Amino acid sequence: MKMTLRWFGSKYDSVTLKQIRQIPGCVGVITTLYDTKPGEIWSTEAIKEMKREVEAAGLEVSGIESVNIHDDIKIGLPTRDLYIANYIKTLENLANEGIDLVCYNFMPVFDWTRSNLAKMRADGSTVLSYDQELIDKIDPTKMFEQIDSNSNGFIMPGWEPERLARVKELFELYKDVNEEKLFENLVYFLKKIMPTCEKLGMKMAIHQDDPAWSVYGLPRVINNKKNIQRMLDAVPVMNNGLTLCTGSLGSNPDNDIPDMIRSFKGRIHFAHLRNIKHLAPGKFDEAAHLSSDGSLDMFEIMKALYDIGMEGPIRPDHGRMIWDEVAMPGYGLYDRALGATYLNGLWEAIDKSSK
Ligand code: DNO
Repeated sequence: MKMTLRWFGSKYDSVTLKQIRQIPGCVGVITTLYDTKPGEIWSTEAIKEMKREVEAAGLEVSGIESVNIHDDIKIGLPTRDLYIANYIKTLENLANEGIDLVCYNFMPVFDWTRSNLAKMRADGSTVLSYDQELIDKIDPTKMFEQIDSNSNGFIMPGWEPERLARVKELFELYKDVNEEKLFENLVYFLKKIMPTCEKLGMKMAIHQDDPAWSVYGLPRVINNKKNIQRMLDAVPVMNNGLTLCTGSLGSNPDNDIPDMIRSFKGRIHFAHLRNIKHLAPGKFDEAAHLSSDGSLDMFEIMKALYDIGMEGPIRPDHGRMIWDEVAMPGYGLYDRALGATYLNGLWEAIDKSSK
């Protein structure tokens, strides 16, 4: 595996490349062009500039998170073919600059959802948390205001202002899209892009739905072993793979993550590693990465990744906000750096004890 950190670019992130470079074992960043909108073609100049900046700091661009999918593709509107053609052009431009990994998701309207971005814990840190009862009381078209007023002034990934403008209209457009239709639209998209991905050596890594169930009545299809396997089997090429996200899958205690990792061997191109604490059905807090701080066994998860010969990037996912840091919720430097160090320690111990 390759240890990386997510970085939102110097315009949007409070964490610097210099700081990331000083995390032991961290070789690269997972980043994106935050000023592009879904459906736009990424220019070669902008990709080159992003790479130049990261490489000047002694790091590599280990992958893109995300090249977002235009909603017309997810809904299956006639305009989807135009947006798919643009997506393919972006993949070609990325591959020409040596980038071979793209993370994306196929969730309608919203990316991840939480009911609180700064829940206070007993240790005085704050974390993102989810409570289905609270979510059920929020008008989904007001979710953006909720996220906005809680995000320390940062634009949260997945909650960009341009989505706000369309949210009511999107709910209307998704009205006839059930899970089967969404799945078909995903397969349609994958079948169109895979010939190019195979030619370019581009690994597409779909992120799981977060949380791993339907929210606000919108369909979700990448949330458990059966559904993920179905997606992998529908387009059975190595380039059609996964971003294995333990926090998203782990929101549902029925998901056996080490078992899923072993089953999806060869198709996991990237992993997001974090721990969460289950409080009740449909209710969880994010936690420190350490196994004993949450409900997931991070040793078993790392062991499974080790056993399948994981070579791709991994990154510590959301951390707590600690030591008075003011950063984008989930994406401060300190707790993610602690997470990286812990995960590196687990990996070294597993590696040495396996020889
Ligand atoms: C949240 C992230 C997601 C993820 C996308 C991938 O913190 O894990 O926003 O980046 O779902 O497309």
